[in-house]
Amino acid sequence: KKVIFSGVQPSGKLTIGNYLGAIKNWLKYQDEYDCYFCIVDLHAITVPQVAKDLRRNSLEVLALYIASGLNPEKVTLFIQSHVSAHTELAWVLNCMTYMGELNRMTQFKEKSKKNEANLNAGLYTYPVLMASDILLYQTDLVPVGDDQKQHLELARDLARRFNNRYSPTFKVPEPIIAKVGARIMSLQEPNKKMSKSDENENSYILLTDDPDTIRRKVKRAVTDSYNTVKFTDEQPGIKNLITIYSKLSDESIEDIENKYEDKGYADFKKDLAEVIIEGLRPIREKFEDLMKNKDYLEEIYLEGANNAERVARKTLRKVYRKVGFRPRK
Ligand code: AQP
Repeated sequence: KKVIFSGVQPSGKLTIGNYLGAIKNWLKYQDEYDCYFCIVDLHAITVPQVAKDLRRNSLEVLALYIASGLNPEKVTLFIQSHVSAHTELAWVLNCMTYMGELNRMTQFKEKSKKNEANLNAGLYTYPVLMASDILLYQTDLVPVGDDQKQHLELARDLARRFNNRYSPTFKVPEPIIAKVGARIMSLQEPNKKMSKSDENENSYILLTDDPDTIRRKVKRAVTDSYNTVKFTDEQPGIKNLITIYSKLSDESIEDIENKYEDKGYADFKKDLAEVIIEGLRPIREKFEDLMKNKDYLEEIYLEGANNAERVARKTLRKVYRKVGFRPRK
Protein backbone atom coordinates (compact mmCIF):
# COMPACT_ATOMS: atom_id res chain seq x y z
CA LYS A 1 0.00 0.00 0.00
CA LYS A 2 1.25 3.47 -0.84
CA VAL A 3 1.73 5.87 2.06
CA ILE A 4 0.20 9.34 2.29
CA PHE A 5 1.22 11.93 4.87
CA SER A 6 -0.13 15.42 5.44
CA GLY A 7 -0.91 17.77 8.28
CA VAL A 8 -2.35 21.05 9.45
CA GLN A 9 -1.03 23.39 12.12
CA PRO A 10 -3.31 24.01 15.11
CA SER A 11 -2.28 27.66 14.93
CA GLY A 12 -5.88 28.85 14.97
CA LYS A 13 -9.30 27.76 13.79
CA LEU A 14 -9.31 26.13 10.35
CA THR A 15 -10.39 28.14 7.33
CA ILE A 16 -12.08 27.03 4.13
CA GLY A 17 -8.59 27.45 2.60
CA ASN A 18 -7.28 24.62 4.79
CA TYR A 19 -10.35 22.57 3.97
CA LEU A 20 -10.51 23.13 0.19
CA GLY A 21 -6.74 23.19 -0.33
CA ALA A 22 -5.97 20.23 1.92
CA ILE A 23 -8.43 18.18 3.99
CA LYS A 24 -11.17 17.79 1.36
CA ASN A 25 -8.62 16.31 -1.04
CA TRP A 26 -7.46 13.78 1.55
CA LEU A 27 -10.82 12.04 1.72
CA LYS A 28 -10.45 10.18 -1.54
CA TYR A 29 -7.26 8.47 -0.43
CA GLN A 30 -8.43 6.89 2.76
CA ASP A 31 -9.70 3.65 1.24
CA GLU A 32 -6.75 2.82 -0.95
CA TYR A 33 -3.74 4.22 0.86
CA ASP A 34 -2.03 3.95 4.18
CA CYS A 35 -2.78 7.47 5.43
CA TYR A 36 -1.22 9.53 8.23
CA PHE A 37 -2.86 12.86 8.99
CA CYS A 38 -1.08 14.81 11.64
CA ILE A 39 -1.90 17.82 13.81
CA VAL A 40 1.44 19.58 13.64
CA ASP A 41 1.62 21.37 16.97
CA LEU A 42 5.43 21.52 16.93
CA HIS A 43 5.15 23.64 13.79
CA ALA A 44 2.54 25.88 15.38
CA ILE A 45 4.93 27.22 18.03
CA THR A 46 7.22 28.72 15.38
CA VAL A 47 4.98 31.75 15.85
CA PRO A 48 3.72 32.83 19.30
CA GLN A 49 0.81 30.77 20.65
CA VAL A 50 -1.23 31.08 23.83
CA ALA A 51 -0.81 27.71 25.60
CA LYS A 52 -4.45 27.13 26.43
CA ASP A 53 -5.59 28.08 22.91
CA LEU A 54 -3.05 25.75 21.37
CA ARG A 55 -4.25 22.90 23.58
CA ARG A 56 -7.82 23.51 22.51
CA ASN A 57 -7.03 24.10 18.84
CA SER A 58 -5.22 20.76 18.61
CA LEU A 59 -8.34 18.97 19.77
CA GLU A 60 -10.50 21.07 17.46
CA VAL A 61 -8.38 20.25 14.43
CA LEU A 62 -8.77 16.56 15.24
CA ALA A 63 -12.54 16.99 15.53
CA LEU A 64 -12.57 18.88 12.22
CA TYR A 65 -10.59 16.13 10.52
CA ILE A 66 -13.22 13.62 11.58
CA ALA A 67 -16.14 15.99 10.90
CA SER A 68 -14.79 16.61 7.39
CA GLY A 69 -15.04 12.89 6.70
CA LEU A 70 -11.74 11.30 7.71
CA ASN A 71 -12.48 7.93 9.24
CA PRO A 72 -10.26 7.14 12.24
CA GLU A 73 -10.83 3.43 11.66
CA LYS A 74 -9.11 3.71 8.30
CA VAL A 75 -6.47 6.40 8.75
CA THR A 76 -3.97 7.32 11.45
CA LEU A 77 -4.81 10.63 13.10
CA PHE A 78 -2.27 11.88 15.61
CA ILE A 79 -0.64 14.86 17.29
CA GLN A 80 2.93 15.54 16.23
CA SER A 81 4.37 16.25 19.70
CA HIS A 82 3.22 12.78 20.83
CA VAL A 83 5.76 11.12 18.56
CA SER A 84 9.21 12.36 19.55
CA ALA A 85 10.89 10.81 16.50
CA HIS A 86 9.79 13.91 14.54
CA THR A 87 12.11 16.23 16.44
CA GLU A 88 14.86 13.63 16.64
CA LEU A 89 15.00 13.13 12.89
CA ALA A 90 14.71 16.88 12.39
CA TRP A 91 17.98 17.37 14.27
CA VAL A 92 19.83 14.93 12.03
CA LEU A 93 18.37 16.54 8.90
CA ASN A 94 19.17 20.03 10.20
CA CYS A 95 22.79 18.97 10.20
CA MET A 96 22.48 18.12 6.49
CA THR A 97 20.58 21.23 5.36
CA TYR A 98 22.39 24.25 3.96
CA MET A 99 21.61 27.74 5.19
CA GLY A 100 21.31 28.80 1.56
CA GLU A 101 18.46 26.33 1.04
CA LEU A 102 16.52 27.74 3.97
CA ASN A 103 17.24 31.33 2.97
CA ARG A 104 15.37 30.72 -0.26
CA MET A 105 12.11 29.61 1.36
CA THR A 106 9.39 32.10 0.46
CA GLN A 107 7.13 31.18 3.37
CA PHE A 108 9.95 32.05 5.78
CA LYS A 109 10.45 35.37 4.05
CA GLU A 110 6.73 36.16 4.25
CA LYS A 111 6.22 35.00 7.82
CA SER A 112 9.36 36.72 9.06
CA LYS A 113 8.09 40.01 7.71
CA LYS A 114 5.03 39.66 9.93
CA ASN A 115 7.05 38.61 13.00
CA GLU A 116 10.12 40.78 12.95
CA ALA A 117 10.08 41.12 16.72
CA ASN A 118 10.08 37.35 17.19
CA LEU A 119 12.30 35.92 14.49
CA ASN A 120 13.19 32.58 16.00
CA ALA A 121 15.37 29.79 14.67
CA GLY A 122 12.38 27.42 14.67
CA LEU A 123 10.58 29.43 12.02
CA TYR A 124 13.73 29.27 9.93
CA THR A 125 14.18 25.49 10.21
CA TYR A 126 10.46 24.71 9.95
CA PRO A 127 10.87 23.13 6.48
CA VAL A 128 13.37 20.64 7.95
CA LEU A 129 10.89 19.53 10.60
CA MET A 130 8.32 19.19 7.83
CA ALA A 131 10.76 17.01 5.87
CA SER A 132 11.13 14.78 8.95
CA ASP A 133 7.36 14.49 9.32
CA ILE A 134 7.13 13.18 5.79
CA LEU A 135 10.26 11.04 5.58
CA LEU A 136 9.69 9.15 8.85
CA TYR A 137 6.71 7.33 7.36
CA GLN A 138 8.40 6.38 4.05
CA THR A 139 5.75 8.53 2.42
CA ASP A 140 4.97 8.17 -1.28
CA LEU A 141 2.56 11.06 -1.69
CA VAL A 142 1.99 14.37 0.09
CA PRO A 143 -1.28 16.15 -0.72
CA VAL A 144 -0.78 19.84 0.09
CA GLY A 145 -1.82 23.26 -1.07
CA ASP A 146 0.29 25.02 -3.65
CA ASP A 147 1.97 27.13 -0.92
CA GLN A 148 3.84 24.05 0.34
CA LYS A 149 5.45 23.05 -2.95
CA GLN A 150 8.81 24.56 -2.12
CA HIS A 151 8.94 22.85 1.28
CA LEU A 152 8.21 19.55 -0.34
CA GLU A 153 11.05 20.06 -2.79
CA LEU A 154 13.40 20.40 0.18
CA ALA A 155 12.07 17.15 1.68
CA ARG A 156 12.86 15.42 -1.61
CA ASP A 157 16.36 16.91 -1.74
CA LEU A 158 17.08 15.84 1.83
CA ALA A 159 15.85 12.31 1.20
CA ARG A 160 18.12 12.01 -1.85
CA ARG A 161 21.06 13.59 -0.03
CA PHE A 162 20.78 11.16 2.88
CA ASN A 163 20.34 8.18 0.58
CA ASN A 164 23.44 9.17 -1.41
CA ARG A 165 25.60 10.00 1.57
CA TYR A 166 24.79 6.78 3.45
CA SER A 167 22.64 4.20 1.68
CA PRO A 168 19.00 4.03 0.53
CA THR A 169 16.94 4.85 3.62
CA PHE A 170 14.13 7.20 2.68
CA LYS A 171 11.54 7.04 0.00
CA VAL A 172 11.56 10.24 -2.11
CA PRO A 173 8.03 11.67 -1.74
CA GLU A 174 5.93 13.22 -4.50
CA PRO A 175 3.55 16.16 -3.97
CA ILE A 176 -0.10 16.06 -5.04
CA ILE A 177 -1.43 19.56 -5.63
CA ALA A 178 -5.08 20.04 -6.61
CA LYS A 179 -5.74 22.17 -9.69
CA VAL A 180 -8.76 24.22 -8.66
CA GLY A 181 -8.69 25.54 -5.12
CA ALA A 182 -5.02 24.79 -4.55
CA ARG A 183 -4.80 28.32 -3.25
CA ILE A 184 -7.80 30.06 -1.74
CA MET A 185 -7.09 33.76 -1.40
CA SER A 186 -7.86 36.26 1.33
CA LEU A 187 -11.33 37.81 1.00
CA GLN A 188 -9.85 41.20 1.81
CA GLU A 189 -6.57 41.09 -0.11
CA PRO A 190 -7.10 38.62 -2.95
CA ASN A 191 -3.43 38.70 -3.92
CA LYS A 192 -2.56 37.06 -0.56
CA LYS A 193 -3.53 33.54 0.46
CA MET A 194 -6.28 33.03 3.02
CA SER A 195 -4.62 32.33 6.38
CA LYS A 196 -6.05 31.27 9.71
CA SER A 197 -3.64 33.56 11.55
CA ASP A 198 -4.55 36.71 9.59
CA GLU A 199 -5.38 39.47 12.06
CA ASN A 200 -8.32 40.63 9.94
CA GLU A 201 -11.13 38.16 10.57
CA ASN A 202 -13.01 39.34 7.50
CA SER A 203 -10.22 37.90 5.37
CA TYR A 204 -11.18 34.29 6.05
CA ILE A 205 -14.15 32.01 6.57
CA LEU A 206 -13.77 29.44 9.32
CA LEU A 207 -15.24 25.96 9.08
CA THR A 208 -16.99 26.74 12.33
CA ASP A 209 -18.43 30.15 11.36
CA ASP A 210 -22.20 30.41 11.83
CA PRO A 211 -24.49 31.35 8.90
CA ASP A 212 -24.78 35.04 9.78
CA THR A 213 -21.03 35.41 10.09
CA ILE A 214 -20.59 33.76 6.71
CA ARG A 215 -23.16 36.07 5.09
CA ARG A 216 -21.46 39.11 6.59
CA LYS A 217 -17.96 38.08 5.51
CA VAL A 218 -19.04 37.25 1.96
CA LYS A 219 -20.84 40.58 1.69
CA ARG A 220 -17.68 42.40 2.73
CA ALA A 221 -15.41 40.44 0.40
CA VAL A 222 -13.40 42.69 -1.90
CA THR A 223 -14.45 42.68 -5.56
CA ASP A 224 -13.87 45.23 -8.34
CA SER A 225 -15.74 47.69 -10.51
CA TYR A 226 -16.28 45.44 -13.57
CA ASN A 227 -19.48 44.00 -12.12
CA THR A 228 -19.22 40.82 -14.21
CA VAL A 229 -18.85 37.35 -12.75
CA LYS A 230 -15.81 36.25 -14.79
CA PHE A 231 -12.96 33.94 -13.88
CA THR A 232 -9.97 36.06 -14.96
CA ASP A 233 -6.72 37.29 -13.45
CA GLU A 234 -7.87 40.87 -13.87
CA GLN A 235 -10.54 40.20 -11.27
CA PRO A 236 -8.67 38.39 -8.51
CA GLY A 237 -11.38 38.93 -5.88
CA ILE A 238 -14.19 37.54 -8.04
CA LYS A 239 -11.94 34.78 -9.36
CA ASN A 240 -11.36 33.63 -5.80
CA LEU A 241 -15.07 33.74 -4.96
CA ILE A 242 -15.88 31.69 -8.07
CA THR A 243 -13.25 29.14 -7.03
CA ILE A 244 -14.85 28.81 -3.60
CA TYR A 245 -18.31 28.52 -5.15
CA SER A 246 -17.13 25.84 -7.56
CA LYS A 247 -15.26 23.77 -4.98
CA LEU A 248 -18.16 23.76 -2.53
CA SER A 249 -20.98 23.21 -5.01
CA ASP A 250 -19.12 20.92 -7.45
CA GLU A 251 -20.41 23.11 -10.29
CA SER A 252 -17.86 23.89 -12.99
CA ILE A 253 -16.36 27.37 -13.31
CA GLU A 254 -17.97 27.68 -16.74
CA ASP A 255 -21.44 26.79 -15.46
CA ILE A 256 -21.09 29.39 -12.74
CA GLU A 257 -19.99 32.08 -15.21
CA ASN A 258 -23.00 31.27 -17.40
CA LYS A 259 -25.42 31.24 -14.51
CA TYR A 260 -24.41 34.78 -13.47
CA GLU A 261 -23.90 36.19 -16.93
CA ASP A 262 -26.67 38.77 -16.57
CA LYS A 263 -26.41 39.25 -12.85
CA GLY A 264 -24.40 41.55 -10.62
CA TYR A 265 -22.17 40.93 -7.64
CA ALA A 266 -24.93 41.32 -5.08
CA ASP A 267 -26.87 38.32 -6.47
CA PHE A 268 -23.73 36.27 -6.88
CA LYS A 269 -22.57 36.96 -3.34
CA LYS A 270 -25.98 36.20 -1.89
CA ASP A 271 -25.98 32.76 -3.51
CA LEU A 272 -22.34 32.16 -2.69
CA ALA A 273 -23.02 32.72 1.01
CA GLU A 274 -25.73 30.06 0.90
CA VAL A 275 -23.47 27.63 -0.99
CA ILE A 276 -20.83 28.04 1.72
CA ILE A 277 -23.36 27.74 4.56
CA GLU A 278 -24.85 24.56 3.11
CA GLY A 279 -21.45 23.14 2.19
CA LEU A 280 -20.13 23.60 5.70
CA ARG A 281 -23.30 22.74 7.63
CA PRO A 282 -22.67 18.98 7.97
CA ILE A 283 -19.10 19.60 9.06
CA ARG A 284 -20.08 22.16 11.65
CA GLU A 285 -22.83 19.97 13.09
CA LYS A 286 -20.61 16.90 13.34
CA PHE A 287 -17.85 19.04 14.82
CA GLU A 288 -20.12 20.34 17.57
CA ASP A 289 -21.15 16.79 18.48
CA LEU A 290 -17.58 15.56 18.56
CA MET A 291 -16.43 18.38 20.81
CA LYS A 292 -18.95 17.19 23.39
CA ASN A 293 -17.19 13.84 23.52
CA LYS A 294 -13.60 14.59 24.48
CA ASP A 295 -12.95 11.05 25.75
CA TYR A 296 -13.59 9.71 22.30
CA LEU A 297 -11.23 12.25 20.71
CA GLU A 298 -8.53 11.43 23.26
CA GLU A 299 -8.85 7.75 22.47
CA ILE A 300 -8.42 8.45 18.76
CA TYR A 301 -5.25 10.46 19.16
CA LEU A 302 -3.74 8.00 21.62
CA GLU A 303 -4.26 5.12 19.25
CA GLY A 304 -3.00 7.26 16.37
CA ALA A 305 0.20 8.13 18.25
CA ASN A 306 0.85 4.47 19.05
CA ASN A 307 0.48 3.51 15.39
CA ALA A 308 2.60 6.36 14.12
CA GLU A 309 5.29 5.81 16.73
CA ARG A 310 5.87 2.22 15.67
CA VAL A 311 6.57 3.20 12.07
CA ALA A 312 8.52 6.35 12.91
CA ARG A 313 10.83 4.58 15.38
CA LYS A 314 11.76 2.01 12.78
CA THR A 315 12.95 4.71 10.37
CA LEU A 316 14.71 6.67 13.09
CA ARG A 317 16.61 3.57 14.29
CA LYS A 318 17.98 3.07 10.79
CA VAL A 319 18.98 6.72 10.52
CA TYR A 320 20.78 6.73 13.86
CA ARG A 321 22.68 3.58 12.93
CA LYS A 322 23.73 4.96 9.56
CA VAL A 323 24.99 8.29 10.84
CA GLY A 324 27.15 6.44 13.36
CA PHE A 325 25.37 6.77 16.69
CA ARG A 326 26.18 3.82 18.96
CA PRO A 327 23.11 1.81 19.87
CA ARG A 328 22.37 1.96 23.59
CA LYS A 329 22.15 -1.80 23.72
N1 AQP B 1 -5.34 29.61 1.42
C1 AQP B 1 -5.12 28.33 1.21
N2 AQP B 1 -5.54 27.73 0.09
C2 AQP B 1 -5.32 26.42 -0.13
N3 AQP B 1 -4.68 25.64 0.75
C3 AQP B 1 -4.24 26.18 1.88
N4 AQP B 1 -3.58 25.67 2.94
C4 AQP B 1 -3.39 26.66 3.84
N5 AQP B 1 -3.89 27.81 3.40
C5 AQP B 1 -4.43 27.54 2.19
C6 AQP B 1 -3.19 24.28 3.06
O1 AQP B 1 -3.63 23.82 4.32
C7 AQP B 1 -2.71 22.87 4.82
C8 AQP B 1 -2.35 23.19 6.22
O2 AQP B 1 -1.70 24.40 6.32
P1 AQP B 1 -0.95 24.70 7.66
O3 AQP B 1 -1.88 24.89 8.75
O4 AQP B 1 0.10 23.68 7.88
O5 AQP B 1 -0.15 26.00 7.40
P2 AQP B 1 -0.33 27.18 6.46
O6 AQP B 1 -0.17 26.74 5.05
O7 AQP B 1 0.61 28.22 6.94
O8 AQP B 1 -1.85 27.60 6.70
P3 AQP B 1 -2.42 28.94 7.23
O9 AQP B 1 -3.90 28.81 7.31
O10 AQP B 1 -1.88 30.07 6.41
O11 AQP B 1 -1.87 28.97 8.67
P4 AQP B 1 -1.06 30.09 9.41
O12 AQP B 1 -1.88 31.33 9.26
O13 AQP B 1 -0.95 29.63 10.80
O14 AQP B 1 0.25 30.18 8.72
C9 AQP B 1 -1.52 22.85 3.88
O15 AQP B 1 -1.63 21.72 3.03
C10 AQP B 1 -1.68 24.11 3.10
O16 AQP B 1 -1.16 23.97 1.80
